[in-house]
Amino acid sequence: MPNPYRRIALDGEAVVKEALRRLDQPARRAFLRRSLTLGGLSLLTGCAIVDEESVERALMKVSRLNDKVQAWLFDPTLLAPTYPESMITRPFPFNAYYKVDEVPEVDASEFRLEVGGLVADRHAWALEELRALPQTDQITRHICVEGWSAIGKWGGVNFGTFLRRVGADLSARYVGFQCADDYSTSIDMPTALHPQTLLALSFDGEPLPPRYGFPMKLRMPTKLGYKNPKHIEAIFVTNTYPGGYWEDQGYNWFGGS
Ligand SMILES: Nc1nc2c(c(=O)[nH]1)N[C@H]1C(S)=C(S)[C@@H](COP(=O)(O)O)O[C@H]1N2
Ligand SMILES: [Mo]
Repeated sequence: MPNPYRRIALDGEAVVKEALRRLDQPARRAFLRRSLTLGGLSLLTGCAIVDEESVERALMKVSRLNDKVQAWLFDPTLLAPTYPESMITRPFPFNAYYKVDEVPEVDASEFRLEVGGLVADRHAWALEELRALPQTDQITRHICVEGWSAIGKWGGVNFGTFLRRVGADLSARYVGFQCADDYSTSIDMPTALHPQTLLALSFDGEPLPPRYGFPMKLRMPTKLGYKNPKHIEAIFVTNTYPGGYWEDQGYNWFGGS
């Protein structure tokens, strides 16, 4: 059967450039602050702007408008580029909001993945149960907004398969993630169901090492690095905007790459 998905053949540097361009970086927010009049911003966002807090609120709203545009541009049938084994970046970079010696230690035998919100089956999953689901792997490029990108190989469970398995409401707007290190993020349902979105249990053919997110991370080649949560402890399906660690500090929520 022919592959129903079209493939985008983008060169890596172009992908990085495009990702950076789309992101609401602090610098761009600062520029907006200088160039847009308060009246203009009020009109655009429907927020009364009276103090620093309301400026922040209005700027967040601008970023959310941008999310809508991005969601609209997102094509669920487009595949991100994949690469040969020979192009895997070694060593693969580590990144988190703390140093590598503070990576959380998760006990594999005790671990249970919580699943909540708009799902039919709320049972908590042991790692063995997740490993018993059909596994797939892919070699894709991870793009971090700090200005680096790297190619890695992740394996695990197709996330759409997992969501269907737990009887998730696939018409819900968001899937949220809570992590063992107090990190959190959330994604739109179309991205959750994208064929390359993976509940990753392995990296480079080995169980996911602690620094790359043991016991599991959500790997999405269609989204920037900070949207890919490591050390996932709980997954929830919701219609209430969940935000996230960086998103709550002004990073663009959609965070497409
Ligand atoms: N739990 C958790 N997930 C996280 C982060 C984090 O600090 N904590 N950082 C994000 C960012 S900004 C990046 S670039 C990637 C880095 O993943 P890596 O260490 O596998 O390269 O993880 C993302 N997911
Ligand atoms: Mo990142």
